[in-house]
Amino acid sequence: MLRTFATHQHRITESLDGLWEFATADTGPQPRRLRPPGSFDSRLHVPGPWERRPDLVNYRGQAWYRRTFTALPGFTPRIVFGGVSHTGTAMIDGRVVGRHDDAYTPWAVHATGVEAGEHELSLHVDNTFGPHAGLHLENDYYTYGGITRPVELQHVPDVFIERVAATPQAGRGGKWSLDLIIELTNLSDQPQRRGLAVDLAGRTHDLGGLTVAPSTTRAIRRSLDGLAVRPWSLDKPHLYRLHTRLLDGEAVVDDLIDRIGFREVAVRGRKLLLNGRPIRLRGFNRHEDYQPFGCGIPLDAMAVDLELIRDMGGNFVRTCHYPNDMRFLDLCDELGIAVWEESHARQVKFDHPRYREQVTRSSEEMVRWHHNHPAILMWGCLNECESRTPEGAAEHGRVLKLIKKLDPSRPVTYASMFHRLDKAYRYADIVSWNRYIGWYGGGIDQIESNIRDLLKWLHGSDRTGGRNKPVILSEFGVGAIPGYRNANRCKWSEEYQCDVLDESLRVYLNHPDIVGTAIWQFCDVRITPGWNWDRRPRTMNNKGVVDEHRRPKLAYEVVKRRHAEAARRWDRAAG
Ligand code: ADA
Repeated sequence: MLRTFATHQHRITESLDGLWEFATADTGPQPRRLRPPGSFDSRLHVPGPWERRPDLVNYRGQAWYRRTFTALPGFTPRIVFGGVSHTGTAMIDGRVVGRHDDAYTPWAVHATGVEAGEHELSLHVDNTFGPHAGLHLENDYYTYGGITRPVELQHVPDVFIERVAATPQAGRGGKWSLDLIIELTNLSDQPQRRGLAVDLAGRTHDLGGLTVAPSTTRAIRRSLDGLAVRPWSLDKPHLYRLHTRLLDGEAVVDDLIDRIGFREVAVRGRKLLLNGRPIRLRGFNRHEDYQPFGCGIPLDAMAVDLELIRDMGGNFVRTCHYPNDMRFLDLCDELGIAVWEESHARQVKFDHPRYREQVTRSSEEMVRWHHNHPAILMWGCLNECESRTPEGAAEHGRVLKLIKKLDPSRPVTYASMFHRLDKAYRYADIVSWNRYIGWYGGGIDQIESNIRDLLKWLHGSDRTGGRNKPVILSEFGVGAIPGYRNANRCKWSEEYQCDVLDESLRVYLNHPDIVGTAIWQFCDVRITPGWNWDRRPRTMNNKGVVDEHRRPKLAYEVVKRRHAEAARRWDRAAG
């Protein structure tokens, strides 16, 4: 399943997860004309990266997947891919029905005009680097290959509900309103009139009727007011089922179920507010990488990650450096774990021929698909990209404004490594810094003075662009080889990681102008061999507090203690 709950009660859906036929293809550039192979030499499970197969653990190339499905009379087959890594081309009966760049956002294809009965679905997947990939490059995380997230077949009528975006707003007297944007797609060649109704919190709201022109998608806005509901918060993450039904006369012809939480996020001065009250976030950067699953992390393992994060007293996850699996976001909604979700980019080059279109699409699709998750408190982008130059700052402004336009209800930020040289803070609602004092420079004893001086600079003038904005320490940490203990507490030892994280958390969790901390990083992850491998023992990024199998390092208990101290102190301060 794409989510942790059923998203349809009326629409007929079926999971396409399971064994698909599989065959590797070329490792060179994609051929101009894609043609599925005549024969397939094996089967591979979907979802999951092909690296799960030992002989493909380092395979960077192209491959084909194939399976059949059955189309139903009177419906159009719509296939939703939760994520394909990293470039996918979908075919039905040998006809291209869609393609998608980038591994980390869902995409949907449909095939109008197919007869009822059995059809062939084949998918070409390419995880190579090069001029076709502006965001996937040799990097400090691994780009896996394959159909790495769940796939769902849906049977949709001529007019179906494409999307429902719900934005809650606090009203007077503890009542809430809900702004809805409902998108209807008409696949037919005739205008079609339909009615809409929404079931929420025990009430049915009739939204009236509308006509959708042929072969178009139409968005309508409606608002539900005076809702007596319980708010969503980190401590009490109350969720509500939002069931939108499409009517033809009295008959329900389609529907869409999502889950929402009534909460508001805002920035006021140097504070981050949730439902009007200042909050402070403490947590981790988490890559989607968990051995032996690779990036194809099953739901039970996602739940383990969140239990470990909660056990360490975390209430916050940054989805470095890309949009995450919707099931993980569902779990964060259910558990009250705050999320900074960011569109895909880590130190990408703005002059790559495909960068601009792909980062734009990653940002648009992230917001479109993940808008309703109450746990997502902020949107991020462009991790450690060029923000020192006027051109680089302008690009940050373009992407941040794009995200803000798509969703004005959440603050936006980006993680900067350029600190006093950064020229883009003015476009962000929250200033976020990646600081590695004690690892890439400086000593443990400089952590406190370093951040004190930097904050003094930031708030010392309007010219910084970040004056009186909240600050998040979006990355800090050190490498520790799992199991490497050394009484001299040298670099790469677990003891040294304890020392740096202990001091970093003591300082950052205590500073009133720092509203959030995200340790780099939750777990050790694979990197691509061509990237700074000489500084990455095991060809891994070893800065995890747990290793790639979630075995805790010594620092686990240090983090747990510091988070617990902070939680007690913040609770006392909040009264
Ligand atoms: C950067 C980057 C991370 C990771 C980290 C490190 O801050 O944002 O992705 O590479 O450095 O481990 O050095």
